[in-house]
Amino acid sequence: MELVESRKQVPDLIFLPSVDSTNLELERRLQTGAPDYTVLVAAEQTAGLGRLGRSWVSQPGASLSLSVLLGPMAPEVASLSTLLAATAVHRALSGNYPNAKFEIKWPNDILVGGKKVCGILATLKSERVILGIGVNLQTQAGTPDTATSLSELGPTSFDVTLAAILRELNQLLFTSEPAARSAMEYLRANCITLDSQVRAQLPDGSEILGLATAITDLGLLVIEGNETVELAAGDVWHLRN
Ligand code: BT5
Repeated sequence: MELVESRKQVPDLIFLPSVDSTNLELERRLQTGAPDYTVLVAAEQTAGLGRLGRSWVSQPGASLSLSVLLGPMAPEVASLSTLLAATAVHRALSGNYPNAKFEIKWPNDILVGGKKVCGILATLKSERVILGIGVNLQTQAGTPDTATSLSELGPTSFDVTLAAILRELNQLLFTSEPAARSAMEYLRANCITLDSQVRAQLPDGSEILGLATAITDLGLLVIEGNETVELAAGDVWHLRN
């Protein structure tokens, strides 16, 4: 694939027609000296990863999978990278499909029409974050009913979608503190989890029911129920009111 538009954003991006998982491949390349900000893209994953040992469907010609190697960072900032990536993808897709309303579901989903069009997985390796982003271009067999794809909204292009995401990521990663602050504002304005009644699983396996009232500057979700908790990661279900 030529990826003319995408290479205007990241000239030396690595494209693989097929790989087990772009996150795993980047992890292997990190071990053999891949520099920070290496971008690896695939047209197919044969063993795409979701969070918590789940899998991610990414079939050839129907999906876009990319991973970016971020520089060293503290673990508490690492979880923020998932949310910053979500804002970048939200901005990119909203720009490409101006008539569609995309929403961010804390911490790692982009939804459109209430269904998941993109999932994000950040893994921490040797103090570096490998930021993985999967976007559904076409409907794929094997995805759940909760999935949707950009083809529902109009014509899709691997290169145009990738270029838009890389442009937004570049702006976020290589700009100053105020840009990160404005990304948090953007996130809060476009996150459907905020002000929703939610059920969430806590790290100890217990659950909390409550109102999601805030996202802190470090990206924690504040849930007020019988007690108030600040959630760093985990699964959140939105409850119908
Ligand atoms: C995610 O996990 O949403 C993270 C997905 C990250 C994928 C990218 S692709 C590039 C990089 N390389 C990788 O190997 N992974 C990353 P989670 O929130 O746990 O959601 C996983 C769940 O979403 C699955 O258990 C399915 O129910 C559902 N699912 C699987 N494939 C899907 C798809 N293509 N679209 C929508 N939902 C899907």
